[in-house]
Amino acid sequence: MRNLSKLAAVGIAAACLALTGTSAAVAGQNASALTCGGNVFLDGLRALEITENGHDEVYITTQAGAKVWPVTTDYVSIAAGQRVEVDKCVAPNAVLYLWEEDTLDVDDYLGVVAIDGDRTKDYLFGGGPGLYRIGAVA
Ligand SMILES: [Ca+2]
Ligand SMILES: [Ca+2]
Repeated sequence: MRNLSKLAAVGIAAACLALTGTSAAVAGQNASALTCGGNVFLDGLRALEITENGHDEVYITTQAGAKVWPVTTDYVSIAAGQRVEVDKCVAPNAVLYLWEEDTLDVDDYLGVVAIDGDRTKDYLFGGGPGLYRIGAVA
């Protein structure tokens, strides 16, 4: 069964991409995780420490700069301690970059996370200003 689900992962990943705009309609994270097949479901991002007064404006890209999240807006505004839904399927070897958007300056780099396979695990974006935790669900 495991191998079969891996074989189906490409098609399922495409389905996940189509679903990303409808996260508010997803009933629960377990149901969403199932739709990721062999991919990893990113369920939420929590701001442990933010870099600005009030809110950070955050978004996630690949190393090449392709936008991963959010899909329908440039960024998500987040306060210290706040958790926001990500609801996104990514490859089990995805490398994710977290950025903080600034209108007048170059956006701030907040850290990088290498997804460690198809497993349920929390990851931290840090090493510079700000500290963020993202949860992956196998
Ligand atoms: Ca900033
Ligand atoms: Ca900002």
